[in-house]
Amino acid sequence: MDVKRRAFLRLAGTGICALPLNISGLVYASQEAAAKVQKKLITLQPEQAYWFSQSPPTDLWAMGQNVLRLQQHIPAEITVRNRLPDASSVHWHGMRVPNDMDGASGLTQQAIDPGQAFTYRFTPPDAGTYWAHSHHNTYEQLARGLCQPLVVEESTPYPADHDHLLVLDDWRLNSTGQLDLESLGSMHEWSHGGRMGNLLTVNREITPRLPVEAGSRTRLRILNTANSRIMALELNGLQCWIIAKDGQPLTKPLKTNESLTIAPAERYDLTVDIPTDWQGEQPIHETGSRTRLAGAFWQIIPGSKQRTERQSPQPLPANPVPVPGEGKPDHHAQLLMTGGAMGGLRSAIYRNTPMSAQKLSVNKQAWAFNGVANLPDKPLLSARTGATVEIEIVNDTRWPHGMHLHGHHFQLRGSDRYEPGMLHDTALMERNENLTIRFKAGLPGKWLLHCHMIEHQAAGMVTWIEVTA
Ligand SMILES: [Cu+2]
Repeated sequence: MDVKRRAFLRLAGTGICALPLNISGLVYASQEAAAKVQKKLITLQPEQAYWFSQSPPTDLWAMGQNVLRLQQHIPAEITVRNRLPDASSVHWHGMRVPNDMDGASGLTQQAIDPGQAFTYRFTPPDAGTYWAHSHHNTYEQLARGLCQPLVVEESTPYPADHDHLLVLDDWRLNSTGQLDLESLGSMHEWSHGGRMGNLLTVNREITPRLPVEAGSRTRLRILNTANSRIMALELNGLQCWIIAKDGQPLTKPLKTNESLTIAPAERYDLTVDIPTDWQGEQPIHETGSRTRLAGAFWQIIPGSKQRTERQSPQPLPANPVPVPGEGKPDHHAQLLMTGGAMGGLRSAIYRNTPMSAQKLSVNKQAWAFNGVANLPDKPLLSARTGATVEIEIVNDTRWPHGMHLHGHHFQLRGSDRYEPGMLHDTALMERNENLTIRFKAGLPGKWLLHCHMIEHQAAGMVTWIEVTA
């Protein structure tokens, strides 16, 4: 039997698809380009993945290309055509875009109907690693594959020999190798850890190879696009520095040689130095669950050898993200998370109606923020652009959550997991952990704050803040 087939039947599939890029091949913004508009076309459409040589291809939904590349500070017009049977919308995760371009269907725009198109217009203010994904029936559309990495290129090339993407995803397949669509919407999963797949891919491939020279330095952009699985990568034997989190550069690269935990929707940019004595193929292991899987392989280019002595990498150029200072915030709110399995949620308000846990379950709700399941009519808080906001998030549940704030980057207080001063658009909190996010209110509009274990969002873990001019 084909090796890949066997791996799948063990339900321990692993794959990584890599999008190798030589840095010299990148195109950077020029003076002439500054006056131009970067026009892109994204087609939401069915796609097939050829993962198993002895099975028919797997039917997915896709956004028509492997990676979307934009240039910082240059206006973009991205037309999204919907050639799917269902309505959809596109959210530019981590990008500071005007509110009506944020893609949150039902809050900032109407979903794009089948056969229709919508043009998103914004100028990327920040370089870095982001992603675009459906924000309509997200639990289903993300499980079907409706997302893609988004790279906003710095106007000055970052010095590295290679620039590789590692887009981690897991897929729930049935015994015929097709997406297991019957299990979508399982309340058991929605009230526990969310939907977990049984096949790991990287860049939508199974164990891809990342070509590098021995002794070379690679910029590695890591994204977790899974619905709910917390991933972890082993970086043993490598000299690594974190140079950006969620697209935002660290002021000083942070050396790390431990396993890197990446919650759904989080991103890390690393520089990785390949040892000079490596040859052949070296695995990159994913260790987020009980199984240790080789997700991808470094493929050492035969006979190659680059520099042997490496300095610490230089930081990426800073983005113009407003950073909250110290001192008393202009606004403070508390967000109490309750519910989920073993959480003892007895009642909550859903669509302005108090409901028992049983009635909530009938409405596919299992979690609450401040006693309200799903999107409330009123915002958690209202702040003027430029005001400093603090939200204290109290995780009174038995489950980890990955909290995402649209349109902003925040700093964290009270978390041992992250380096102080890092900026995030998504942050992981463990069970019974509290943390405080702190940020400057950005562009006017309605900005979602939700759990990015996307089944948790669907089952209640979502609210919003209002920013006024
Ligand atoms: Cu959650």
